[in-house]
Amino acid sequence: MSKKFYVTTPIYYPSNKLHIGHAYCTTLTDALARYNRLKGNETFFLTGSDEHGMKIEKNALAANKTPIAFVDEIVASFKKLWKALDISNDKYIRTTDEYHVKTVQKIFSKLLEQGDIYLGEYEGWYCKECEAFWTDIQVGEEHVCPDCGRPVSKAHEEAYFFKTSKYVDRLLKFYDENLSFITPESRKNEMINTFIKPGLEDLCVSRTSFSWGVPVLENPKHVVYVWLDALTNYISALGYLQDDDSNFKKFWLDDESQKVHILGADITRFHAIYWPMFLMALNLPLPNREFVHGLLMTKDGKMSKSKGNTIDPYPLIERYGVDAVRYYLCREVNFGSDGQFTPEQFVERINMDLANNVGNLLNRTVSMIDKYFQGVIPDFVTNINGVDKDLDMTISSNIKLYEQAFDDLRVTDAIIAATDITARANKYIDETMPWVLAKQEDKTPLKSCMAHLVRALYVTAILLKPALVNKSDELLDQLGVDKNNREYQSIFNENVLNGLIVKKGAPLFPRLDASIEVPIIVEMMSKK
Ligand code: ME8
Repeated sequence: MSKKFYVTTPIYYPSNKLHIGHAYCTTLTDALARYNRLKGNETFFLTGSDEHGMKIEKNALAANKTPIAFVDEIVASFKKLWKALDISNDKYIRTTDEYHVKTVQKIFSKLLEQGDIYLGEYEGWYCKECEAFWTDIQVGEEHVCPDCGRPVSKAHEEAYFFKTSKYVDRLLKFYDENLSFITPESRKNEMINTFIKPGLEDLCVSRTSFSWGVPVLENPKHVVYVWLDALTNYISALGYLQDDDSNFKKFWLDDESQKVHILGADITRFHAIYWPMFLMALNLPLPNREFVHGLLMTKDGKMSKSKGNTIDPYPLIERYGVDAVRYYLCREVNFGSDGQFTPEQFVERINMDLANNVGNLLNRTVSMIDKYFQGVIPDFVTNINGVDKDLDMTISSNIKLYEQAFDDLRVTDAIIAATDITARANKYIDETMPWVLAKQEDKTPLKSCMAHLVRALYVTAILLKPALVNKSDELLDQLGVDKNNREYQSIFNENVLNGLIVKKGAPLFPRLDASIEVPIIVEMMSKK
């Protein structure tokens, strides 16, 4: 029986257009979903939008629109971007969807009835931008928001609270017993030292100062405060507390299902502390993993609308193709670390990995098979010499590295393991010198050399499917592989390519001229 895999991105705020940072998170999550499908795991991939809150209400008012008309338009642009990036989500959740609103209300009522939520008076430091309350320690003497650095102000109002104190010990025990729950581990230590040890306050879960939110049924002047509403999406999308809860049973309740949230460092606190507590209060299983990815920056720091240094992914997709952009996002920045987007690195990465390693290997190999064997791929033979054996071993060990990395959510390492096969195979051409082998009477070494090269390409193409959603098939087309032999399991069959007829096609990734491309990308980045 295959395993199940449930993976989610954060649900993004439709307050502004998305930038390449959001595309980064969604593309890496998509790669994880595609890998799991490739391996035959039953997969559910969720993304969506977080549409309530004071900021959206304000932005809509400023745009002279109703909040729903305002978010409808932005959500349409989100969906368009995900389509342009070939994102394969199984569902798109909007927190304004009726089923979600009802689920949030049912959860609120249940927690209220159980005594996990109570009515109180809140006074604290409030950051309007982040819609978050902070403690004295967190805002420090300067009274600034620890997340965004903007000034905070004292606020108080009647509000409902979630009793965090009841769950702190259980949470810490859960962290201890589930060492890989938060990755990278440094994020967990940050949670404990920055938030839990100094004393966690109860969490404000309702507001009365704005109305664009899920109404609290028991007290309609309150709307559910954003994080209880937002985090609930991960289970409401599966049908929790709804008539059809089959996906909830399959992907959340079943022990066989690996439940994974991918999120940026800015929202770790909400996912790693409050979300597990809400689930404990609801007596539901906790996610298996929360992977905190780093932020993509530009040369002038973190990308943000207010700084005006965001990068729009569209022009990049239009000029370089979706596969190049996806590949760059999956490969360039180590998943889990912060990284920088620079036009120079973008061009260099595409040239080095895709044009030089993969594209060049394909071009050379197909040309040689055309020339020496009239386009027919010779039969695969094992162990005729040390160099062949060495390439075979690289392929097998890199397949293992690839699986281990993807199973551990290390997307970048998985992609590196795949492209390294082609780097090794290009070196193998220099070592074997097929043009010399071609002059020998005995054609066995030349045949074996060609069969090894196509195998290296074939395996790489299939391993890169989670990133190269179109070019992988174009590569396989050039190798003459029929549609039935593009499954993951086929990479373990060394004879699958015997006798196929190669079809030379256009270069997969033409080499980019940095002196032309870099200024073009710089120009794109300055146009907002
Ligand atoms: O926080 N680099 O939504 P949001 C990489 N609605 N990733 C980035 C990024 C960057 N420069 N900027 C943003 C919210 N992201 C809430 C989430 S979830 C229940 C509710 C990504 O629109 C990153 O994944 O501000 C970050 O966590 C997320 O977008 C925040 O998106």
